[in-house]
Amino acid sequence: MGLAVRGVVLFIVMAIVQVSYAAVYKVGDSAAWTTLGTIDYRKWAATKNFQIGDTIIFEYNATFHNVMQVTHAMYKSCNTSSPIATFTTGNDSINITKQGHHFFFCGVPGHCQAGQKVDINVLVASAVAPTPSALASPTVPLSNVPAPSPNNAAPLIPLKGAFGMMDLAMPILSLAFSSYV
Ligand SMILES: [Cu+2]
Repeated sequence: MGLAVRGVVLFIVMAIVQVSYAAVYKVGDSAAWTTLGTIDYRKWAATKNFQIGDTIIFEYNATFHNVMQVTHAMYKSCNTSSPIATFTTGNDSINITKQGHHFFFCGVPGHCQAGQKVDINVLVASAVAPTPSALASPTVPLSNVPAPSPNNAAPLIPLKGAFGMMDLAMPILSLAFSSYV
């Protein structure tokens, strides 16, 4: 019995750890990538904990939309003149290999202005699975960091995610261990 419980606990812990590895996110979920309806892509992105190794999928009708990866300045002004990359298949899968902001919008005139834009903010890799590329990234000394603005507050989110998983794990673990006593 004790051994079985231990096995179950191990399985649960491994399942939880697995969750924090690479994930696949479809932008907009079932609504996908569109100007129809009132999808708030900022809200959509805010609920995610993007990590290096994750995959972002843009699904859309390629007749009406596309995907452009752009700089922050271009993103803010919906400037389509010189995108970093353009995707047009209607089912574009983008691998996240760097931390920081990844700005995307639809390059069809008017669509970005209508809100078809998303900022994928990839946070510092979680303590569970640090990747070599994350470790190699340059770090800024604390003294050089300007006073935090609302935009800079985002990097605190991964802690919330990690604790969220702990919240989930602890009752399960304590439940499992309580059967020993
Ligand atoms: Cu569009």
